[in-house]
Amino acid sequence: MSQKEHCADIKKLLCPSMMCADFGNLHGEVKALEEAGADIFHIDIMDGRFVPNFAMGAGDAQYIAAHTQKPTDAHLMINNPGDYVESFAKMGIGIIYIHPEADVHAPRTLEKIRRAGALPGIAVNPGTSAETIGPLLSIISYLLVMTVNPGFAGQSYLPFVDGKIDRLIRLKDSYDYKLIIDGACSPERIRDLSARGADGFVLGTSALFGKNRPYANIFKELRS
Ligand code: S6P
Ligand code: MG
Repeated sequence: MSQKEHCADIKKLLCPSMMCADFGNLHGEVKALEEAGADIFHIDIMDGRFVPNFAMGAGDAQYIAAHTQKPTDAHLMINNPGDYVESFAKMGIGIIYIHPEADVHAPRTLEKIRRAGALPGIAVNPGTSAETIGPLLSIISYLLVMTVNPGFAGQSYLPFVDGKIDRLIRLKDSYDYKLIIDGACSPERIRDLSARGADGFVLGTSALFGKNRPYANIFKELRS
């Protein structure tokens, strides 16, 4: 089954943000999340330049992709992502998100991702408008809308992004992308944005990690 077919028959995509997982037990975390019902493993890659932080590295992404049957995505928060997308595709990462703010030739990079056998996506900063990314909407498979400034987990939701989310949800009718929300996705926010038409959510500290509860219980509640 292809990456896209796999995701097409699931109603809402729940995507654990692996930078929030226990790095000392990465294998156990991957297995536990897989069994709990994770749909896509979300892997945050940072370069300390596009965003003022470092998260996971290429080695971590390779490890996760090699140890799960589930789809994986790499959220590249790095400058000039076009130099690296092929190596992430080669690792078996299924969806590759680039930031158009970090790439003056985003269409070329998105094409490169598709040719390398992965699904192209864009991740959009809170301050980037729907108009700015308009020309890219017909050549992406996934759209990751950031509701916090990228770089860190555990931040507060930025309400001014709400209008843009609704706009990009309406535009889905004319294109063929899945819209995923990344940043401060609490259970309440997931309920609200799900009803408004978002296709999936990145789960970090707001809904999933550090709760001292079995992942399976949390997934069950989120699905209901
Ligand atoms: C942030 C990164 C995200 C976070 C996630 C954390 O730059 O792209 O994927 O890991 O949003 O979730 P939370 O619930 O802690 O905000
Ligand atoms: Mg992310």
